[in-house]
Amino acid sequence: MTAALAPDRAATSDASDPARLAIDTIRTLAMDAVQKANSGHPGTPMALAPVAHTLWTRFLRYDPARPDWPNRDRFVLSCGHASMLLYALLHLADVREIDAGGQPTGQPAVSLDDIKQFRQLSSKTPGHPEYRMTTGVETTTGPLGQGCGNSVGMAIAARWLASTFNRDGFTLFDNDVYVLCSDGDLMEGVASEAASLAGHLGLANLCWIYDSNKITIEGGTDLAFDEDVVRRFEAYGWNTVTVADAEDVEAFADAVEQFRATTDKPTLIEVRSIIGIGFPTRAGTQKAHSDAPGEEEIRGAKKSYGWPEDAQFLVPDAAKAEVSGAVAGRGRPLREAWDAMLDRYRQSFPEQADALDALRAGKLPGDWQVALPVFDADAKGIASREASGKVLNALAPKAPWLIGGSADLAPSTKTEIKDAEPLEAKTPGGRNMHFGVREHAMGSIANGMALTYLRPYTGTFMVFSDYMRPPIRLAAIMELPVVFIFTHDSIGVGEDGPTHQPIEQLAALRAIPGLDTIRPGDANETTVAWKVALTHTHEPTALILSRQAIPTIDRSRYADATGLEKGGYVLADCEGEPEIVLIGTGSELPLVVAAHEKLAGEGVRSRVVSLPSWYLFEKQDRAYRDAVLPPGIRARVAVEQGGALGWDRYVGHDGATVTMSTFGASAPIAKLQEKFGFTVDNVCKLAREIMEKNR
Ligand SMILES: Cc1ncc(C[n+]2csc(CCOP(=O)(O)OP(=O)(O)O)c2C)c(N)n1
Ligand SMILES: [Mg+2]
Repeated sequence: MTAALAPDRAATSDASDPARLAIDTIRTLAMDAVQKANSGHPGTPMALAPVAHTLWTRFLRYDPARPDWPNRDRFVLSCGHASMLLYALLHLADVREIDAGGQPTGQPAVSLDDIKQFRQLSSKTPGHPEYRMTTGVETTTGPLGQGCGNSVGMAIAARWLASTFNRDGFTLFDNDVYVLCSDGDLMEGVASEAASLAGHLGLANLCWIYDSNKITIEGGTDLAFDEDVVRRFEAYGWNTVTVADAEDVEAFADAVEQFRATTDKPTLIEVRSIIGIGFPTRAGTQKAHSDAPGEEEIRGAKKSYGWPEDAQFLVPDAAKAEVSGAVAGRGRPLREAWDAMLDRYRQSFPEQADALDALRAGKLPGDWQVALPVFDADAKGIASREASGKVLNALAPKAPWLIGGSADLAPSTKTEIKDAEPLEAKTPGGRNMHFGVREHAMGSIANGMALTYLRPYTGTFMVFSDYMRPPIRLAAIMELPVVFIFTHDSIGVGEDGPTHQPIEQLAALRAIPGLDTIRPGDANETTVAWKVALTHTHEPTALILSRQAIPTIDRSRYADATGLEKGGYVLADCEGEPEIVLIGTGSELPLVVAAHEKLAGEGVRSRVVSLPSWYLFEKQDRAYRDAVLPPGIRARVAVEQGGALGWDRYVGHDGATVTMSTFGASAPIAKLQEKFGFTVDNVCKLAREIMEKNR
């Protein structure tokens, strides 16, 4: 291989040194693409080109022809603003496109034309790397810190898969996870949370490469970030290596060798780099971070590389051949041997092989649905968090790919699988995860696990959904079927008071496109909610569950809970046309049923609609929605212990809500329900007023 690049950057860009040619190709593609798009970030791809090139050509176990090979090493670009680095690598390595059905299309993942379309509408080269949009992008990055968090989930999942599927003589999984991250990534709390857990779990298959360039947007990192990052990671229990100069590829290769030789902890490789290296005036300054650099800077940089100054989007054949040859030369035989191993494995372990096939296809193996429990009618009932725990535990033996845990609240969130091992350093195949009090990382790690074939779930109090909103949003953008469990979903929390009582969180979750927010109204709706969540293939689910007991509705008297699959359904009805429609969700559903019975006893024609998932309800056709909520019936009252925002969609201008317009308070639950109007009498009174108004 090539010797270390000369730190003085003497111009040596010629075909006799194809590695150097390839590195400079990455740099010039990044500059040209940013200049053409007139936006983006060229400086970091330029600085990291030697590091990324060395990683890909000398270490990454990756077959460009099958970028979906399950045991490939993962490469995560957490500093997503450096997206051109990834696109250039995918192009030079000649990575081939895989379609949504998992089939090769025969097209490149990123063609040169795609690079010329950088940041344009519908291109495969969006501003930040987007999972599902571009083959070879392992996760969507851009919000700093998230790729770091995801990578911990990927490393956990890789070890879980190894522990679950590997057999003597059949090492199906032994892959590593590499991350490129920046100062900003390591300033973010989510990366610190995730790194701390990675150290605890001893994830020796995880390597973060930290681009220590001492520059962020506002200027030098001395503005706000002067801690000793390396010592911090040592304190987390990581192995650390520093590479003094990003140009010194041999020193970097040594560092990766040290990572590969470390078997008990994750590795941080700090690489000191000069952002925008080669730019005549911008190199090493925050000006190299963003903006089209301008023709003059670009020509100057090209000149310093010994590159033809006028050439644009130039990809020398030798550069592409060098990268694709090196990556495929190592990766293809490994992948072919793996495929052959899987064939032999299938003979010996057909059941495991089938399960693996299903997981790879994004399907859930086995007949898990038969385990879904049914709950008997019960006036006292159980909390929906309790019901959820029972459903989870009923499913667990049938659904070994269901793995998760809580941010230190498992006894409250009921997310523990009884009779299962914890997932720990010594038991990587365990199922009960202890995320620690790290909600943000919990969400981000769960996304990484979902990107690696598992079905993760998380658990915390609903009010802390705000602490994990960024990864929930990214799960929705990436269409990952993660199950986010949120308990203690209202003022029903009681004495813990307003800090622990969610108000605006329901509306905030419902506002995320592609997230199925389900608030089941009793134990049987909770069962169906789980079924829906696990049946989703492209949507994350937020399960919103109560702390307090909810009566289990008598389904022989009222409609079946399977109505939840349509998002909303008529639970109880009257003879003839209703005079009032009462809508409820979650713990307020039985309250609405009681109000309905009272009104019916007084001769009012009333209907109850259970509306646990607005998301699913909006997916139904107009005829169904109109049958549930007839447009002609304007007298409507919705009852929910959350903010009113959004309910006007269902109650209209002439209806009303019993909802929360302030924060809650610390008191026993019965007092709070009375104070805020969640009583049968108040709902009936409002219903009569609304009926009167609409007469
Ligand atoms: C969570 C989050 N906050 C803010 C930003 C906007 N942003 C993009 S890059 C950046 C910092 C750039 O510095 P660094 O991370 O060191 O990357 P470098 O410029 O050195 O490549 C910021 C604040 C972001 N992408 N994500
Ligand atoms: Mg930086």
